[in-house]
Amino acid sequence: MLGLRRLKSYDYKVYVTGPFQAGKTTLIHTLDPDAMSVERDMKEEYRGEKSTTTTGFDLGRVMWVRKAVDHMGLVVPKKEYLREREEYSGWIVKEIELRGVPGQLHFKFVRDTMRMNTDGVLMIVDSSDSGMIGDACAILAETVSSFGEIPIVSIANKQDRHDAVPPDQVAILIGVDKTTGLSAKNREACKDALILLLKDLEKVSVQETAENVEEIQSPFQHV
Ligand SMILES: Nc1nc2c(ncn2[C@@H]2O[C@H](COP(=O)(O)OP(=O)(O)OP(=O)(O)O)[C@@H](O)[C@H]2O)c(=O)[nH]1
Ligand SMILES: [Mg+2]
Repeated sequence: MLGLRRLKSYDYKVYVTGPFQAGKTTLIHTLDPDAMSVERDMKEEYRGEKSTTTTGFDLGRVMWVRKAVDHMGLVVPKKEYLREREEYSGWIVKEIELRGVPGQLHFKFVRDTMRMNTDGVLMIVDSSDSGMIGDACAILAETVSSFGEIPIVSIANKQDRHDAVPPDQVAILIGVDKTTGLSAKNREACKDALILLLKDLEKVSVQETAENVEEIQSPFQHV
């Protein structure tokens, strides 16, 4: 496991999951306009719209930059950060990999393949599509059972639609404490949701470091 960890070219990997057409690919491209996606055009319109569906994965890279640890900071696409990196000299910089997966249930094997080294999860649900709530629950159950204890932020997407139900209702429908309501087309809202997760990831890292220190120190305490 340690060997695999050393292969990482980023600080945190965020796994972006959720049912078919929930908005995973959209959110990743909103955060990183240079993200790449392996997808195909759909033969038929879905809910009156011509769309694409992910058959492989989405891959985006962003930087989380902060002046101090207790700041919320900014989320900047990696390419933009590299162009303007002098501006962030002296800031705390973390690189985030955003890994989106297909929402169609039969692509479970792809979702399984993309899990390695995940630090946190964004679980996206379409607030305007009650027909997909069953699939959302199935994907949430699959996510929780494969990752165990891992920070998850649930997102009630498509809040811009007139037929969207409010985030607290989406939370009840999928059986979680709360969801963050947004539109995956709104960059600021996507950044805020990602930062919410990153803050949770940092709490876990601090906790793990403290436990490791305790483990290293404990043999000496008994001498
Ligand atoms: N109105 C609205 N439409 C959205 C929003 N987010 C995504 N969409 C639309 O929903 C459709 C599906 O979006 P995708 O981002 O491809 O969804 P996905 O979760 O990646 O879908 P799969 O790859 O098929 O699992 C597209 O037509 C998007 O334009 C949103 O916040 N508001
Ligand atoms: Mg997709």
